[in-house]
Amino acid sequence: MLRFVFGFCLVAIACAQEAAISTLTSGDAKGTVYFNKTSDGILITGFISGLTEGDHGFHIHSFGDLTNGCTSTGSHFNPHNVNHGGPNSSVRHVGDLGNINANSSGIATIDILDSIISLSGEHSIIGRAVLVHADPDDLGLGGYEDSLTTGHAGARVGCGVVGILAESESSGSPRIVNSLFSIVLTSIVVAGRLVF
Ligand SMILES: *[C@@H]1O[C@H](CO)[C@@H](O)[C@H](O)[C@H]1NC(C)=O
Ligand SMILES: *[C@@H]1O[C@H](CO)[C@@H](O)[C@H](O)[C@H]1NC(C)=O
Ligand SMILES: *[C@@H]1O[C@H](CO)[C@@H](O)[C@H](O)[C@H]1NC(C)=O
Ligand SMILES: [Cu+2]
Ligand SMILES: [Zn+2]
Repeated sequence: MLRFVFGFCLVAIACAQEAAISTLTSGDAKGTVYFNKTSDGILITGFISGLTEGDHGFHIHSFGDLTNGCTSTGSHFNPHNVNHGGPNSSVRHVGDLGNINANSSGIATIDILDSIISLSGEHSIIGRAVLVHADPDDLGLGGYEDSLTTGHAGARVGCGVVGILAESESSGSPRIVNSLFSIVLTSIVVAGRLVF
């Protein structure tokens, strides 16, 4: 909260990551996805190419392990062990981000705001995987045997590991504000000692 007020991290107060990135390198679908922390949730943006036209299930899977391609990323990130759903469902996996839509060039433009995933704590997606599927995610409503586990989204066509985005922890201008704040704080302390 203090970070929103002052725009920087106070020393000795652990500060959450502000942005993360995933480069999809494994599979036919390639691209880059950004996860930016905002006051309304995590803003997910980017482009993924090499897709068939239409909707494709888009999830966070549990493991950032690409040793066997997208197969080794495990299943949907689901720390509360509940059923699969859509991004707006009251019951969903933390990793359920719904669908992305590819145009006739096979490119999906991603612009999703999600209030469940996080860049820190229990719902943190750092070190896990972004995954794109061959088919649409039915958001748990399709009635197939795998609708409530995977959204019946089919094969894994692209994935990447989510990592901390460079220069997202602190930047030049907040440090200047930080220094100014320290000077003000020191002045208040010194003034307080003079008075009392
Ligand atoms: C996300 O954060 C990065 C790093 O601060 C920044 O370069 C990028 O423009 C941000 N993207 C959006 C959509 O805000
Ligand atoms: C979820 O809600 C947001 C905000 O109302 C909306 O833009 C989005 O299309 C919804 N997603 C789904 C899959 O219904
Ligand atoms: C598909 O989207 C990409 C990215 O916005 C754009 O460059 C491309 O022109 C679009 N293709 C079509 C057929 O609209
Ligand atoms: Cu998936
Ligand atoms: Zn799921």
